[in-house]
Amino acid sequence: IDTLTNTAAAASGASASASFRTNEVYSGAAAGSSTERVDAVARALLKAVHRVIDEHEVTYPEFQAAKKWLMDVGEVGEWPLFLDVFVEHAVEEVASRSQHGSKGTILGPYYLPGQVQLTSPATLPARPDEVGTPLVFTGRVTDLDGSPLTGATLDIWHADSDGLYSGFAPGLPEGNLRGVVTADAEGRFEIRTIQPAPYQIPTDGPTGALTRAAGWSPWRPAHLHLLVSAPGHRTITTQLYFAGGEHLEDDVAEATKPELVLDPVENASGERVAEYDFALERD
Ligand code: MBD
Ligand code: FE
Repeated sequence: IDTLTNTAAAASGASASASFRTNEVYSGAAAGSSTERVDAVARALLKAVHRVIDEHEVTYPEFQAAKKWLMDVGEVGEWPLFLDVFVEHAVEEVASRSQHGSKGTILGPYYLPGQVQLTSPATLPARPDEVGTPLVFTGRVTDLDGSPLTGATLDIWHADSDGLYSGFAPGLPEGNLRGVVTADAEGRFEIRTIQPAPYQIPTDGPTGALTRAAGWSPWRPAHLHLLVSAPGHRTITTQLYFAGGEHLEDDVAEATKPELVLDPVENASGERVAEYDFALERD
């Protein structure tokens, strides 16, 4: 699979590399693991690779093609995209073993800090000609006992009705469909936006080329991304999906959970209203 001939390859994937390097939300980068830890994990990883080569009798041409593909992923800047799609869910599942309260899931490559600060009830910034079904996302942020968390914030971002993220796909206004919403004194929030479309891995880069070559679906179900925070409490990184939506059962990123599915109901003004409550543990 030759992926470096298209110079316009994977604009979104490439922007995710630049974002990763400067974005504090990825600050685990200096893990400071001991020699023993690096030895154990790196050795197990290499051993797993050796076992796959042995079991599948991987050939020299396949090894060299894999080497070229790995170089291509780096050169077009798709490592954050590839790793968040195919690997992050396993790391999140380990992390979630020691977490209480509302379930979380993966962060993904398209978070941007420093978005417009809004107060509930809020409307996310949208293009004048933004298309998509109006969506009202409402609910409450509490502690594990159900007491309201004053000062709770919901940092929310999502794709548009073409499945594209502002700040990553070219041509979208900065900050579009992104915002940091402060809930009221009872932890209640109401956020107006539009229904996002399912997300497709960019087809013009090496990650898309792999999904094609392997016959895999390149799709994620439509989702809202959220970082839900309150003073003195653990921030929840999560995504919310939509009941009955496409690709809920075959998310390429394996990041859906049954607890994370919204079931919007239409109100009198034709908006879809989705309700969801978040319970945060103390940190
Ligand atoms: C996304 O929008 C996303 O949420 C993840 C996890 C990976 C790639 C694109
Ligand atoms: Fe996403």
